[in-house]
Amino acid sequence: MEMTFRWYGANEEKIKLEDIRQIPGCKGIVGTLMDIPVGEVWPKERIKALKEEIEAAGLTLKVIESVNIHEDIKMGVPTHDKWIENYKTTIRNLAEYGIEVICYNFMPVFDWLKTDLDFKLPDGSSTLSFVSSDMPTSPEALIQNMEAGADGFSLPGWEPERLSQFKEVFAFYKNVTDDDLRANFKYFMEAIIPTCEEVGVKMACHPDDPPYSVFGLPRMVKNREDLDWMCNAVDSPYNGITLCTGSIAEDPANDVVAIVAEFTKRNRIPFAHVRNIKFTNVAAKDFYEAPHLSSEGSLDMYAIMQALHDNGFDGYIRPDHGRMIWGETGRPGYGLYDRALGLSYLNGLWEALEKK
Ligand code: DNO
Repeated sequence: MEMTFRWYGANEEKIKLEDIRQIPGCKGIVGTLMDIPVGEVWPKERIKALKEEIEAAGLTLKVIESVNIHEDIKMGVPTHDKWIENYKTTIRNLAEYGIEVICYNFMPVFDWLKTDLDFKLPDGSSTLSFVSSDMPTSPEALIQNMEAGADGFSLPGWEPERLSQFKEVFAFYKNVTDDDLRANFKYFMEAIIPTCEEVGVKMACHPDDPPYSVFGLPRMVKNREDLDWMCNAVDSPYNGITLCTGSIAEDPANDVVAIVAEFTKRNRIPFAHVRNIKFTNVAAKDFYEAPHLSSEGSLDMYAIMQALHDNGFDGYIRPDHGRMIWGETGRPGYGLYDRALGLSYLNGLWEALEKK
């Protein structure tokens, strides 16, 4: 297990690599190049510069989150082949600089979503929350909501070019079923996995967040059956999962611990996002993102870490979204302090499991 921390880059962050370096037991950065438009090839010189900057701070760069998937690939339109070729070149370029894992998602139009990015908790901290009755009735209103709540920060997965054509894209998806989306995924994976195997880069698909359909859009990474289908679609350890405990748990029907255990055992989890959520209304699937500690939320974090540990997990972990605490302001979910607390807690659980 190697503990990491997500960082958006010096031009995108107040948080410094030097700050992250001081978190005990944090070895690596989960990095990105935020400004590269979706679908374009990631240039070698940019990857090299990022790696050198991170290594100069005493940290490693082995995981990229995310290399986003061009909408044409998800839609399965004929132009997809051009974007797939670009993706293969990006995989090769990243491999040349030692990248081992690429996190991505296969959600149409939107990446993750919440209804409140500044939900106040009784202790005075703030966090992200989802209340189904607050869900805007139109995608336009949802986008406005997310942008207004972001406090001037760019949100990962909500890049402007991704949203600029959302009306056309939405109309297109009206006729796309979950099975069509699966077929488009399989086509993409069959095309890129041989490259991944050749250069040693594992693809790690992030589950849908939330793990059910929104605005009638197709979804294909929602539960155990979907993950099983995904892994079998191209049966290679290079076709893996970013096991995000929070996203999977947002559907109370999902048994997160069993899912973590099964897919760790199957050697399909090269990367894990470990966070807790607290249900406020299970039937409505309403929740907020809780501190990582088990007692603060609805998930048993010890059991999750145990499922990883006892099944031979040897991938990368990062704490996931943190609250805003101690007066910090920043990109929702991605402050320094609460994620550092989460990281320390997860390291503590791991030490206990190792010594057991
Ligand atoms: C949200 C993140 C997601 C994740 C992507 C992976 O904070 O967990 O944006 O990075 O879904 O592609």
